[in-house]
Amino acid sequence: TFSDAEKASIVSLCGKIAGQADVIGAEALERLFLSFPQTKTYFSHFNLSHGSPDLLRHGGKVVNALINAAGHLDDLSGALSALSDLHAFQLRVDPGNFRLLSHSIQVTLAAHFGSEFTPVAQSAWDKFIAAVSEILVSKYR
Ligand code: ZNH
Repeated sequence: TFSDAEKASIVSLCGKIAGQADVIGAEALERLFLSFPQTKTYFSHFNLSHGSPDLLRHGGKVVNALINAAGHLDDLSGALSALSDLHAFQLRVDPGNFRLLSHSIQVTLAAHFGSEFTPVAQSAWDKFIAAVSEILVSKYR
């Protein structure tokens, strides 16, 4: 569960990234692939070059999924149920990769929002993405 301060921090930053979900998401993916090249194996069908339409489209999907989840902080499992099925039964992404993506997203937010992305905001986002990730890997077997 999230405190009121954590909720406010997550929702407020979502408002600021909503109009640039694709750019923020693409940058997070680019950072993920550069820092942790093994994660590229899931995206062998993508053009992974800087600014590619594949990166922008997929980055936008991931960030918009987070924005949508932020609107359901009291029922993340319900909001993410279909996406959880997809990751568990079709994509089968190794659970360890979620921490790497979380890291890349947080670095991207820090780079874009500077001092606005305060330690308190970061810890709220860390907790939020960890909660989302836990749900996305919860149906693995
Ligand atoms: Zn994932 C897909 C989200 C993580 C890999 N994803 C996806 C989508 C979304 C997401 C929204 C789309 C779906 C549809 O279309 O329906 N993810 C997400 C999130 C997260 C994630 C939110 C966290 C936080 N993923 C992940 C990771 C990985 C992945 C970590 C690895 C590395 N995904 C993936 C893939 C896919 C997806 C591979 C598919 C893509 C294509 O298009 O093909």
